[in-house]
Amino acid sequence: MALVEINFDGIVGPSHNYAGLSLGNLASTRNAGHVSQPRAAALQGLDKMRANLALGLAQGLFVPHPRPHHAWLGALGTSYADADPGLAANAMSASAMWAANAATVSPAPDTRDGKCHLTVANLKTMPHRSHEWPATLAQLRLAFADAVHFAVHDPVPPAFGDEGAANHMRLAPGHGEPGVEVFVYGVTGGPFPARQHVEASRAIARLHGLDPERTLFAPQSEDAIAAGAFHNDVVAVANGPVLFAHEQAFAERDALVAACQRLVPGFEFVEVPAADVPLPDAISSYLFNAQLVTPPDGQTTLVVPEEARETASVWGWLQRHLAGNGAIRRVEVVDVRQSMANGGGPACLRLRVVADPATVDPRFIADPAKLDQLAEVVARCWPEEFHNDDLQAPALIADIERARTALLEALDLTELA
Ligand code: SUG
Repeated sequence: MALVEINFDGIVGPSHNYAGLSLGNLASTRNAGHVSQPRAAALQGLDKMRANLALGLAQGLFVPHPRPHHAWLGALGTSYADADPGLAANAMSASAMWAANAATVSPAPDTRDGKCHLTVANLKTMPHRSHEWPATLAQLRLAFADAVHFAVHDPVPPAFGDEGAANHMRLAPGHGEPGVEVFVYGVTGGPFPARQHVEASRAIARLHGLDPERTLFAPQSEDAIAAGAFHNDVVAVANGPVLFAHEQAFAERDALVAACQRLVPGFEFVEVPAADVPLPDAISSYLFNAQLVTPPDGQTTLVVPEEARETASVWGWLQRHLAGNGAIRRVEVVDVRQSMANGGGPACLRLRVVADPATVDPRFIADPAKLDQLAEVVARCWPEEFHNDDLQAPALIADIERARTALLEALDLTELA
């Protein structure tokens, strides 16, 4: 069986909007109240998936959640029509698009029972994300229903915040070989909340049956969180034996690097000094929220957002690295501006699962023809614009609900309705 890395992207939902809900996520706060473009956002996401397929990578997808989330408002004793605008915005968010926060994934070569383990994230820190997990879990249970190869877990108890793969890195000589899993957690972040709790990470490592000798827990630097790195994947990304990180990403960087050197054959640390790329540039450009991938030609490739090309310090560093024959051999640029304006770059939009694609429910696997079909549904059904003043307008809600239904029908996933 061929284990490959499959990137499952969250399709941007028809309710994509800028409500400024995520304290500590500077883009979300900056763009609060701006008019969003759900249709353009979803098409940008589909184009990114197309570009990854063109690189020869395996691509999967997750579907948007039902919005507004009527059941959540019902549990709060209200309804979408009656809720105050703050609660309504929390029930309308399309934030499930950021699939990096869907779950933590430990591939089969790392686990005691030889299955790929997935734990859905509780996302309890932010109200608009705290109600995502049941709809995410329903999709994980369908996509990875093959119990011979997968074990899907409920969220860890909400006493401890868990934000999924955005704070989890895996280092291995190759995707199909045993790896070292690194759980990055936050302690404090100046004025901002730390969203990943170490107790959640430790629970997941136990539940997944990871080898304690090959599992690392690394504190995120307080400076990084305070500067806007609300998840570790805003300042670091790993792929194969390569760890690509900003100098200020980790509180205990030397200990982490030493452990990786000891445990990962061929480990390569590519560190970007603050003197070359100051933390604010790294965060606004999302240099590290890139997809670091190994296409079939073996050339380690970094898929960055347009904003990285537009940031002089970042683009200069990348050009020097490429010219110097560094670990990253190729840089691809994608336009995900609509998602970026809410703090979600190329890496936020995807969940990596190392598996044999033949063991995954094929409805969650993408190919060019399926992406064309989805683009047609999006072009026909997704609202062109979302104005926050219209948040509770019945016509907009009807459009959003109809659009999702059309997508589920196109994918033959109506059991998720
Ligand atoms: O949780 N933004 C998301 C962005 C998540 C990015 N994910 C990773 N880094 N992996 C968040 O902060 C903004 C929603 C709003 O403001 O309307 C939001 O939820």
